[in-house]
Amino acid sequence: MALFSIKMRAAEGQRHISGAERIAPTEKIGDVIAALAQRAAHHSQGEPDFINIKLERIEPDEIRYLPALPISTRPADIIEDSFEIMRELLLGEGLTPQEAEGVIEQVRSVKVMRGAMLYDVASGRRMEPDRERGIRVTYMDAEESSTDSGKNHFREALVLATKVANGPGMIAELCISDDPDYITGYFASRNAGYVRLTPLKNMGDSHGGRVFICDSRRGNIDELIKYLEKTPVIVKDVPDKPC
Ligand code: PML
Repeated sequence: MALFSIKMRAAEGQRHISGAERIAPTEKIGDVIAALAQRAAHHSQGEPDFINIKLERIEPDEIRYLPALPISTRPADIIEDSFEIMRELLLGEGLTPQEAEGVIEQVRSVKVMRGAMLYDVASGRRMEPDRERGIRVTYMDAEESSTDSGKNHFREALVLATKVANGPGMIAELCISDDPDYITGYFASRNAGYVRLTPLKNMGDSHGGRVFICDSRRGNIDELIKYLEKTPVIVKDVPDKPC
C-alpha cells in the first residue's frame, strides 16, 4: 500500500503561522489534506496569506516503525521545581552538574526557533549546520494518522520525541512549547521515557524551543541529522491524551 508524507506550512509574509505533517495511505490523503488546510486557515497566530501543502510518496521499505516512549507526568508547584526535575533527569543520563546546567540554560534562552538546537556533550558544542534554521525533525506520524484539524500538542510531541530518542548517539531531548497558552513541556530519552513537566513557563509566554543532547562518541552526527530530517518514522500505540 502506498504511503504519502503530507506537510503543511502556513505563513503571513515572512512570519511563520503554523506547520504540521502526517504520513497517510493513499485512500486517506483527501481527508488529511482537508484537515491540514482547515488547521492552517484557522490559527490563533493569525490569518495566513500563504499555505503550502506538499505530498511525497514514501517507499514502504524506508519506514521505521517504533513503539511510543512510555509516558509519565511530573507536576510541580512552581516553574523552578520543574527545572529541578529536569536537572535530576539529566544527571540520570550521565551528564555532569555543569553540563546539565549548560543545556538547561540553552533551552531557557531559546527565543523562538523553528528547528531544534543540537548539543554534543563530547565536545560541549552546538552541532546544527545552520544555527538560524536549527534541526528540523520531519517525516513522522502516529500509526493511526489523525484527520482531526485541531493541534494535539501532546500527541504530536510524543511522536517527535519517540523519533528523536531513537536517533544514533542521542541522549535526551528538552522541550518548552512556544505556544503562549501551553505551559507543559517535557524531558525525553530512551531510558526515562517521555516525562511531562509542568509548569515549565508562565501562561502568555511565547518563548520556547527544543534542545537535543547527543554524544558524538556514541553515534555519528551527520548520520543523526540525516535520520532526524529524512528517515520516515511511524510511531505505534500513540494515545490521544496522557493517561
Ligand atoms: C509544542 O508546542 O510543540 C510542544 C508541546 C509539548 C507537549 C507536552 C505535553 O503535553 O506532553
